Amino acid sequence: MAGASVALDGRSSEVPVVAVSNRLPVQLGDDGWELAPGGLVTALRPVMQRRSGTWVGWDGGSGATPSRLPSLSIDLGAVQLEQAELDGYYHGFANRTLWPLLHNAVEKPVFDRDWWATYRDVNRRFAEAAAAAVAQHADPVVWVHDYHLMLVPQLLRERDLGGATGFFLHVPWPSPDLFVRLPWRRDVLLGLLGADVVSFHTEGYRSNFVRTCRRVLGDEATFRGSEIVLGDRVVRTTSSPISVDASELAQLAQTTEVTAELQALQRQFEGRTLLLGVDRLDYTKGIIERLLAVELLLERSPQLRGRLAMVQIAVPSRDDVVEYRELRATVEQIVGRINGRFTVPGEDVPVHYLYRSLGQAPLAAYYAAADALLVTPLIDGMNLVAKEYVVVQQARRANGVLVLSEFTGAALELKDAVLCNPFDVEGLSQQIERAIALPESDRRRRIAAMARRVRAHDVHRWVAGQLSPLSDMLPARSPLASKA
Ligand code: ADQ
Repeated sequence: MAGASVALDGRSSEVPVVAVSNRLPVQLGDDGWELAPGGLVTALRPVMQRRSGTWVGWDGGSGATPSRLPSLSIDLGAVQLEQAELDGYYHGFANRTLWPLLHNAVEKPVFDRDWWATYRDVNRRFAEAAAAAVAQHADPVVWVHDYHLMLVPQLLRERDLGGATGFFLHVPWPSPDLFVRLPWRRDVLLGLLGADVVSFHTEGYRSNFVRTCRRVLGDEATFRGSEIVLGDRVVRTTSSPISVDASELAQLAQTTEVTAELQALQRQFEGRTLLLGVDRLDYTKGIIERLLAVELLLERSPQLRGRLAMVQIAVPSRDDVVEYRELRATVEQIVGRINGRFTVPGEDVPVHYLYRSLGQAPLAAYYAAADALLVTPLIDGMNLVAKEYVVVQQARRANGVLVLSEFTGAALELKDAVLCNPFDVEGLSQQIERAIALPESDRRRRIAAMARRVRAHDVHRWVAGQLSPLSDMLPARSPLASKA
C-alpha cells in the first residue's frame, strides 16, 4: 500500500499510540471477537496494527472484552459503563446536546444539567483508563477522538503524565453564535485545550473553533494565528480531511465476490437508472429531503416512472433517542407513499428501503451498480460514503455520478461532483435529473478526477498528518526505548 509508507515515515512509526474513542473497535462475531467495521476503525486499524499501544473505549456493554485481539498488535483498554451513565453521557449529552449543537442545531439541542454532570463523570472514567494506558508506554502519543470525549485532554493534562496529546473532532464545529448557547461552553473549550493539537476536517471548522475560543476565553487566552496561548502553553489548531483506505477498497471492489453481487444487482435493476443512498439513519443526512426530491422528480417527469429505481440503505442508529425513532417513522412513511403513488402495476417498486448494516462486499457492489449516489446531508463533518463511491466506481471502470451536498466537508475536495443544496428540494430534484443526463464521457472524467484526489489524500496520509506533529513534540527516544 503506497499510503502506508507515508504513515510509517520517520520516527512517528516508533512511537506508541494510546487511542481513546467512545467505542472499542471490536465486536463478537460468529468466530469470536473481531474488529468492528466503521469509519474510525478503518482509519486507525492500519496504524494500530503496526505499532505498540492501547485503544481505550467503552466495551459496548459486553463486560467481557478480551485485552488483545489476534488481528491487532495493540492492547484494548475497556471502559465499562452503567446504564445510567450511558443514558446521561451517551444518549443524553453526546447525542441530544452536542450532536445537534455541533450540527448547526438542525434539531434543537437539549440542555440538561444532569446529563452534563454524567458527561463530566464519564469523561473522567475515560481519562483514568487512558492514564493507566499512558503509564504503560513511555511518552506515547495520546490520540483522543470526537465529541463524546471533549474533556479528556484537560483531564489527562492535570495528571501530568508526559507524552503528547492530540484531539480530532469528526463532526463540524459551528459558528460561535451557535456554540455559545451551550451553558457549559467554557468547560468544554478548556477541556479540548488540554490537548497539544486540536484538529478538524476543514479550515472552516477550525476557524469557527478559534473564533469561539476568542469569544468565550478572550480574557484568559491570547491568539497567534492558528495558535492559542493559555498561560505558558501553546495549543495548535490544524485541519486535515479524513479519508478512506482507497487501495484496499479498490482491491475489494475487484474481487469475484463483489463481481457476483454486482451482476445480481445489474439483473435486478436491468433497464432502469439506479439511484443510491447509504447513510446511518440520522437527521443530519438529509434522507427525507432526498426522498422528497425523488418523489418530485417522478411527479414532474412521468417518462421516468418505471425507468428509475432508488435504493436507500439506512444503518440503524441511536434508536434509543426519540428524534431518531421519529425520523425512521417519517422515512418509512415517505417510502411507502412514493411506492404507493408511482409503482406501475405488475412491476417493481421505485424505492427499495433496506434498514440494516451491510457487509463491505455487498456495500461495494451497490456502489459499483449505482448510476448515481445521492449524498445530501444538511450538514456533515466529512462523509466517507461519497469517497468510497468514487473509489469503487473507478476501480470497476464504471461511469456513475456523485450528487453531493455543498454542506459536507467532502464537497471541498470532490469538486467534480454535481453539487446540491438539500434544503431546496426542487433544486435537488433538478440536480438529480441533470446528473443522470450527463454524457458518459463527462461522468467518467469526473469520477476519475475525484478518485485521483481520494487516492492521493487517503486515510494513511491523514493518519501521518495527525501523528507526525505529535511525535515530533516528544523527547527523543533511545533505540532501546523504541523497541520496548
Ligand atoms: P458518520 O456520520 O457515521 O461519521 P460517514 O463518514 O458517512 O458518516 O461514515 C459512515 C461509514 O459507515 C462509512 O464508512 C460507510 O461505508 C459505513 N456505512 C454506511 N452505511 C452502511 C451500511 N448500510 N452498512 C454498512 N456500512 C455502512 C462521522 C461524521 C462524518 C465523518 C466520519 C469520519 O459524521 O462526517 O466523515 O465520522 O470522521
